[in-house]
Parts: sequence; structure tokens; C-alpha cells
Amino acid sequence: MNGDLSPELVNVYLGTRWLGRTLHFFPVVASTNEVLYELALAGAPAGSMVLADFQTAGKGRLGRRWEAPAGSSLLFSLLFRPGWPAAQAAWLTMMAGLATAEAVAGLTGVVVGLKWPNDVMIHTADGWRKVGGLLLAGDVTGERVELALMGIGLNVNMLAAELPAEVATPATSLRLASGQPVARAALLGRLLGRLERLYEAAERGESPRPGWEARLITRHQPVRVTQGGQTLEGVAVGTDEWGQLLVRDGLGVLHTIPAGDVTLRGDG
Ligand code: BT5
Repeated sequence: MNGDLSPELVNVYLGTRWLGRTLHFFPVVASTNEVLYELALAGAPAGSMVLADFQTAGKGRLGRRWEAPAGSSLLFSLLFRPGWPAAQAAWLTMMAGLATAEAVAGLTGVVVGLKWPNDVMIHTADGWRKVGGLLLAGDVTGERVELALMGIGLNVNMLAAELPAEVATPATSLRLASGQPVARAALLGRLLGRLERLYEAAERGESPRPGWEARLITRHQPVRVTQGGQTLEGVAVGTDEWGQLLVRDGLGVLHTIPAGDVTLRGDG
């Protein structure tokens, strides 16, 4: 394991009151989301974090995989017990995206955007590249979000040869995009600090949507949306309060897309 990530170092950089304070660190784990789910069922407190240096079965959405060599990335999952109405769970994805974007931009100076619904992107000389992904899972009981797991994977120090091959969206790392290695514990501390503030604001009823929407690279762009084998082309005119994408098609009909994959048309 590289020297830039250990529980001791994380504690040095952690300025939060509760988020990430209960830390479970593993050099190797199957998936941080899976481990955290087990801990959650056993009663782990809100704010608990599972952090790993390597995952043997890292998960993306829809059964996809998240690939990252040991020592290269931030791979972690956070536990929330919001008790919010189910639709509001989307706020967690917005907050995690915003916090990641702000932490990355603040620490490295690269231009960061978000691609609906869950990709963290960096603007490079070759266009937008995926540097991170968010995975929200949870249990809803009687319309309330009982527990929510936010999994975050961020390519920090991967070299070009270590980037995953055969990806739907071209990938990069912070090191490749900024030209220098980035200290993972410092980045994690900054990200968690930002996320804790956004979460507490959300608890007071403050929506993360305006900030999130402002970072969406798909905003006002022609897009192609794929959803359960169906494709829709149109212009992404915005999002609603629950993170659904609003797309106007060529006939002027407005479609509300709850989930799916988006490609910027003309960008592959
Ligand atoms: C995501 O899914 O982007 C969510 C990824 C979440 C990973 C974190 S790591 C910590 C936590 N524990 C887990 O087990 N998971 C979470 P999706 O939008 O479905 O994108 C997955 C796709 O991204 C894959 O099918 C590949 O094409 C591509 N991909 C895989 N690894 C990548 C990487 N390191 N960088 C960029 N793209 C990658």
C-alpha cells in the first residue's frame, strides 16, 4: 500500500464532527458497499465509513464493475440514516457529486463537472473524462429511507496504463489530469468536510440541487439517453428537485428520465 492512505492519516485530515468518524479500513475488500451494508444491518451508526485500498469485486450500477489497482484510488462507502421520503434519496447522489467536485477542484485546480446521473468528470485537452463514480444503495421502509449507502470511487493516482480498458465513457485520473500525484487522505478529508456540511444543510431543508445542476456538463446540451434498451435523443433542459433529467425531444415533447445513461451527442 502506498504511504498516502492509512486510518491514522485519514484521522489527521478529518475535520468532520460525525461523517467518517467511525472508520473501518481494509487493505483489501470485495466491495466497500457490501461490507458497509453488513455493518449497517448490525447497527453501525450514521456516518460510518468503510475505506479500502483495493476491491476485488468493486461495483458500478446495474451489475457493472468498478476497476482500480491497489494504491491508486479512493474507494469508500458512507452510511446515512436519513429517514427522508424515498424521492429525496436522490439528494445524496447530488451532495456526494458536489462534495467530490468541490474537493477535487479545490485541491488540484482541474476543471470538474458532473455527468448525470452519477459520474464525476474532468475537462482535459481530449474533452471530458470520467474520474469517479457514485453508487447509491439503500433500504426504504414505509416510504422512508431507513438507511442509505453512498459508495464513491475516485481515480486519484492511476497512470495511463492502469486506467480501465473498454469503458463506456473514457477515463482519467487526477494525477494524469493535474500532472502531479495527489495525497489521498488529504483529498478524502476535504471531501468529507464538504459533504457533512451539505448533509446538515439538507437536514435543514436546503436542497443541493442548484449547486449540483450548475455543475452538470449535460446542461442545455444535445444528449442521447439510454434506459432499459430504449434510446431517446433531445436536449437536456434541466433536472427536477428529485434529480430526474428533463429532456426535450425533436418534437418539443418534454420527457422526465428517472435513471439511465447519458451520452453527449457529438462526443462519442
Ligand atoms: C459508477 O457506476 O460509476 C459507480 C462506481 C462506484 C464505485 C465505488 S468504489 C467504492 C464503492 N464500493 C463499490 O463496490 N462501489 C463503490 P457506473 O455508472 O455503472 O459505471 C461503471 C462503468 O464505469 C464500468 O462499466 C466501466 O465502463 C467504467 N469504469 C470501471 N472502473 C472505472 C474507473 N476506475 N474509472 C472510470 N471508469 C470506470
